[in-house]
Amino acid sequence: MEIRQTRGIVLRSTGSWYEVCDADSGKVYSCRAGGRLRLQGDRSTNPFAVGDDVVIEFRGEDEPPLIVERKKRRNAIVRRSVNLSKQSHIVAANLDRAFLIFTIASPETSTGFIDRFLVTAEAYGVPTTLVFNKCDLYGGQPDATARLEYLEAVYQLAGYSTLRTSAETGEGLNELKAALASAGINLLSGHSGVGKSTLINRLLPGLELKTGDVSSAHQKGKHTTTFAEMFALPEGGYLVDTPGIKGFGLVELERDQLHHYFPELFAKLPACKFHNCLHRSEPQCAVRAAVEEGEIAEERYVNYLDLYENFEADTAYR
Ligand SMILES: Nc1nc2c(ncn2[C@@H]2O[C@H](COP(=O)(O)OP(=O)(O)OP(=O)(O)O)[C@@H](O)[C@H]2O)c(=O)[nH]1
Ligand SMILES: [Mg+2]
Ligand SMILES: [Zn+2]
Repeated sequence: MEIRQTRGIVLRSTGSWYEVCDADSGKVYSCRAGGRLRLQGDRSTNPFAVGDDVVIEFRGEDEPPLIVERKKRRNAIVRRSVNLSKQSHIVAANLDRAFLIFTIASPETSTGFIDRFLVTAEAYGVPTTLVFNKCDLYGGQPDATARLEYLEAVYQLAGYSTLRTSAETGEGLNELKAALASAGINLLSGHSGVGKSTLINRLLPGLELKTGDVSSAHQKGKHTTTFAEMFALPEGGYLVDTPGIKGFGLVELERDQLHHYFPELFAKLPACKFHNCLHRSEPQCAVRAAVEEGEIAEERYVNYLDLYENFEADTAYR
């Protein structure tokens, strides 16, 4: 058999094997990473991630196809590797839209987490929709409903679109479907146990992804999904299921640029007295004025200050 090459997209990576979908035929191959492919200066734990655009080479009947080239990534969602603090882990690449799945309770998601996610997504140019899932649980609970309405207001004020869903009752699933970038790669992310896999099972019946209970003692998910995996949508485009994450590190960001990734803060910069205002204690700061007038949500501003103050810790591995 002669050596043949084709272009493909990585659907799944389990460490040493990669499932790659042939861009022309749609056929899926189990591939190995080509030995001569040592990516210079790559400090990530995984050379190929879900969504990567690659070239695979067929070398013979008895050999698995090899990934011999990776095209430049348009963007990537990165998180700090758990064990190797100097390294990062590429969750997924070449994303067109992210959906941050969020629950008010079981488990509870903090706005600090949302804002870190959004900063990362803004930095990489990935538009994000916030999805409040498990809405069937909040009906009879005034506190949860109030929290939900408050958070919707905070993020809508910041310019983000929000959706309410229930994988249980089907509420909001048509809206979620409509929001998927039809030709692109859509990422579902969020803490363990918020219902990412359950939502994907509802959107793609027949898939039967494994889902897990939320522990009743700690109200935390059990990290049921362990590898990112991408699925083709019948209407075109892809949906990526990811393992639950605890947080993102802010890779490749400059501390003084952090405010660029809070769109509603950055929009005020031209009105600040100083062109290099960081909106902390500078005089005549338009951001602080907007917070006082309720035009910018205080919680977003506080999270910005908090991220700024603790920036060193976030980027210790840079
Ligand atoms: N009541 C209710 N339960 C839900 C809903 N969506 C998911 N669940 C439940 O929440 C639990 C966790 O769901 P998963 O889909 O496994 O969560 P996940 O986000 O994929 O979690 P990881 O894979 O661990 O990151 C399961 O018991 C689901 O049945 C919902 O809309 N309402
Ligand atoms: Mg899951
Ligand atoms: Zn300012």
